[in-house]
Amino acid sequence: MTDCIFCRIIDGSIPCSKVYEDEWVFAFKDIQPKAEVHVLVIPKLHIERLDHLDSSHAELITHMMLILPELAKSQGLDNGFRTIINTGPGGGQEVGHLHIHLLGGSNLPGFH
Ligand code: D5M
Repeated sequence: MTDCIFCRIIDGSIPCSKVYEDEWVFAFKDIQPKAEVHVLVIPKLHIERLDHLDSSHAELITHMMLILPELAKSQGLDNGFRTIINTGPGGGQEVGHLHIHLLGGSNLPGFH
């Protein structure tokens, strides 16, 4: 069994509030929301962090980017949204599985 919590969310052994899934990508509500809408978008493939990507991941990453606007709309974010990727300890990354924070709605935090 993997000890990656996000891989365990994907395989269903840790529960989550799922908002989207396709062949490559899984998205679910953040357990500690920083805004009215706070969704995490992750690749099903275990990639630890943004700076571990290489050109073999190009199609996957393009796909993740392209689904973000539709995902935002499906969460009611018709007026725009914010995306954040924390990378490594210096970037405040706490979970070692690449994830895009999708944030919006009321209580959107300031940009630090
Ligand atoms: O963000 C990691 C994010 O992951 C943080 O906002 C909490 C969230 N998190 C951690 N565990 C869970 C579970 N089990 N469900 C949903 N959300 C979770 P980072 O960018 O690594 O600081």
